Amino acid sequence: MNLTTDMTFPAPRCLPPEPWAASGKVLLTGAAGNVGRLLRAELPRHGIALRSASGHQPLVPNAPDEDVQQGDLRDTAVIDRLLAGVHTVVHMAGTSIERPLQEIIDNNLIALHALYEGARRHGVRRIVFASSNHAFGMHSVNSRLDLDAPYRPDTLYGLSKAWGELMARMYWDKHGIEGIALRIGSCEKEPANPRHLSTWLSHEDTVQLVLCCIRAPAVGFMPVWGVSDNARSYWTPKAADAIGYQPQSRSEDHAERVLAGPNPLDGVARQFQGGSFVTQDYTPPGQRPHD
Ligand code: 15L
Repeated sequence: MNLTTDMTFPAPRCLPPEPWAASGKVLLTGAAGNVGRLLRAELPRHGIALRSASGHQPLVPNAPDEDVQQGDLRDTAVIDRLLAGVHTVVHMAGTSIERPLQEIIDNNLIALHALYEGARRHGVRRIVFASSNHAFGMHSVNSRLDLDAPYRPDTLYGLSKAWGELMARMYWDKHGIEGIALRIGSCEKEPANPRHLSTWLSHEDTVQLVLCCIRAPAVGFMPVWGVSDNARSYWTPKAADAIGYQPQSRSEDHAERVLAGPNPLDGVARQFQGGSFVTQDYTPPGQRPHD
């Protein structure tokens, strides 16, 4: 992935950092992943004191004083090391595609639970959770979803993200740890196919959105669609405003090029928002019990 190194966008409208944010760090998990690499490079440029953590792949420090760590989030000792002195977690770690159930359970359920329990022990104030559009992937491409749309996961992966959102909800309700569930669309440098005209989240907007999630005052629990300013978006822009996010990228600016190219999706993958994820382990009409 090419990372833009000179990102500029209007200063997020969210309020200046809270006094408590002046000391302590933001923990970024999944820092070796696609979105994590982008955030690891960009957040410190916007004044965020970052600790970046990876699971399997050790991170080579970009600077002598860069705080980089490694470890399995299911391990309590690792969690305690990662969360020491942290006020906010940006949780990008986990399995990000469809995989066998056990892997999803280990990485997206058990590790997330361990992180939340660690957050309780360490007095972490907020967790920004990388949810996904695939928790809603079985909605029709003709629907425009509000934030309270019912979960309609398209995969076990999407199902695990619905569980993660509800975990964030529960830890706010029961333990007062604030949570933002970022329902990330397609975080790409540029839209590459027709589906991306609806789902694209540009790199610039990703960075701005996460900054807003870190800085916004008093969010309680809140889901937010992680999407750029796309005319063909499947999702309403509501809530983005509440945290001061003002997307700057428009997929429509790329529409001519994208629509002149091939569409990798066909059949059922074109009918549902989740695209190709929908077709994985899919029972077609005619082969279903009630057909
Ligand atoms: C996701 O949740 C995946 O992690 C990413 O690989 C993309 O497939 C993205 O959704 C998408 O829907 O484009």
